[in-house]
Amino acid sequence: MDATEGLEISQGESFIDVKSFFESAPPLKNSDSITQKVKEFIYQNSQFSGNAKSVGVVCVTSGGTTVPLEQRCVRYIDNFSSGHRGAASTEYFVKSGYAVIFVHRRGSCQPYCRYLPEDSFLEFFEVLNDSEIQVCHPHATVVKKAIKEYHSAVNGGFLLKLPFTTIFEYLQIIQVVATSLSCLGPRGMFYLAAAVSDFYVPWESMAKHKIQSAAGPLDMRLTQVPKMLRILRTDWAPSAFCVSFKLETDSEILLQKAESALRKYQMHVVVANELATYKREVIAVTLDGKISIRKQSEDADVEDQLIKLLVEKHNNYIECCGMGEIIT
Ligand code: PAZ
Repeated sequence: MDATEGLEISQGESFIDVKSFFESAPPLKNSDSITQKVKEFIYQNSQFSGNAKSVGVVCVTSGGTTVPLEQRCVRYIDNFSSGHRGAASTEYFVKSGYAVIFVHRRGSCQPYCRYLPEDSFLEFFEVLNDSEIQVCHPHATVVKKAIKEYHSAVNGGFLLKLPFTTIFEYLQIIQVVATSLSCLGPRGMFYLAAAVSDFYVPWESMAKHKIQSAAGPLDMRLTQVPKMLRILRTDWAPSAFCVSFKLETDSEILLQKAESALRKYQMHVVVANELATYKREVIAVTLDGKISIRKQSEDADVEDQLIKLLVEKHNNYIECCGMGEIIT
C-alpha cells in the first residue's frame, strides 16, 4: 500500500506534513502480512446481524511510542505509559462483545496478564518431577482465569495483537487499521489510549550511527508529529466512533485541553486524565457534557465503568447513524 494512500484531505498544510512524514518514514516491516491479518480479522468480525459474532470492532492503542535519535538506534526519546489502561480496556471490550485490534508497545502490559507478576514470575511455579511443573497453590486461581480468558478471546477470534515500538511504526499501523476498519462504518471504533510522541526526528535528518559525545553538547531540532487524529476522522475512517485521551499534569488546563481536542479533531469522546490520579479517576468529555468516572472500590478498575459508558455511547451513535442522522 502507498504510504500516502487515503490522504485526500483539504487542509493543505496538514496534508504536506502527513505526506512528508509517511514518505520519509522507514517502511513498516511485514506491512503486507499486517494488512492481510487486519483485513481478515475485520472480515471475520463483520457479520453483525442475526448470530452476530461481535457487536463491533475496536482498535485499542496502548503504551508509549519511541522517537529514535539514530537510524541504527542506540538512544531514543520515550513516552510515559505502562500499557495498563489499554490492556484492561481490551479485556472489558471483549467482555462486552467487541472484537479488539490491540495495537501495543512491545514489552508493555498485555490483556489477561495484568495480575501476573512482572519480576517474580518463576515464583508462581514449582517442579513436580523431571517432566512436570505446576502453578503453586495460592496463584492457581488467578493463572487459570487468565489462561482461560486469553484463550477464549484469541481462539474465538476476538483479539488481534499488533506490536509497535517507534512513532513511525505506530502511525503506519494506525493507517492500515483505520483504512481497513472504514468498511464497518459506525460499527468501527478507535480507543486511542497510547501516549504518542508530539515531536520526532525525520528519518532523513537523523544520524545514521551512534551519536558521539566527543563532539560536545548535543543540539537537536525536533519536528512536530502531524496531527493524525484529524486525518483519521476526515479521511481514513470518517464514520468510525473515535475516543481519544488527554493526559496532563496541570489540573487547571486539563478540561480546557480535552474540550479543545474534542472540537478541533471532531472526536466523539475525549477521556481526560491527570497524571496524579489517572488510575482512579477519568472524565469523559463529550459535546453533551462531562461525566466523571471513579473507581468503585480498591480492587475495581476504572476502565470497567469507562468501557460501559463508551459502549452505551457507541450504541447510540450506531443507532443514530442507521437513522440517517449526521453525527459529528
Ligand atoms: O498506560 P498507562 O495505564 O500507564 O497510562 C495510560 C495513559 C495515561 C497513557 C492514558 O490514559 C492517556 O492519557 N493516554 C494519552 C496520553 C497523551 O495525552 O498523549
